[in-house]
Amino acid sequence: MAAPSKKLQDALNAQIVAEFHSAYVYLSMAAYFEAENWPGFAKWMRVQSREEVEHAMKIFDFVNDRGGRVQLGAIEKPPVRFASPLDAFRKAYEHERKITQKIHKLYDLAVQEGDYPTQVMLQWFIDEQVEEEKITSEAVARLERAGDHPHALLMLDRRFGKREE
Ligand code: OFO
Repeated sequence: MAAPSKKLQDALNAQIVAEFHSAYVYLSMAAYFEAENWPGFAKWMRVQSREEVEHAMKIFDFVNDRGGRVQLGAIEKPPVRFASPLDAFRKAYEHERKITQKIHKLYDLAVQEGDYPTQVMLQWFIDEQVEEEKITSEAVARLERAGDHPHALLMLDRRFGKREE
């Protein structure tokens, strides 16, 4: 089977970098939560960061399997300052919305290029983005409800810390 077109390979390579950037964003959030003594939120972010590396590698493997050429680029600096747990999760939600747009654009390109295997591979990502937006927006809603109540925040921290590795 032919490799994806040059244009599509460039876009897939850019998405690999975007997924590594996501890993970096969540790792930066984990660092913030660790420094602020929120071990549960920190663990959640660490697990999320690892998932993002898996996303990057899914596309990495796909490009290779198709006989294409993976070319990695620079990873943009992640945000490092967060005002509160709510601020961090709001940023996570906004980040996921941007990633969803990137995935949709990539899918549009795969359609334009008539590349069926890329379309099929990206369907997994389209579903995953629905899940990622759902999870982060629910986290924002819970944190908004908790407000500044220490007891509620501690409970949420504990609950988030139960996320499976
Ligand atoms: Fe890779 O799903 Fe989040 O960013």
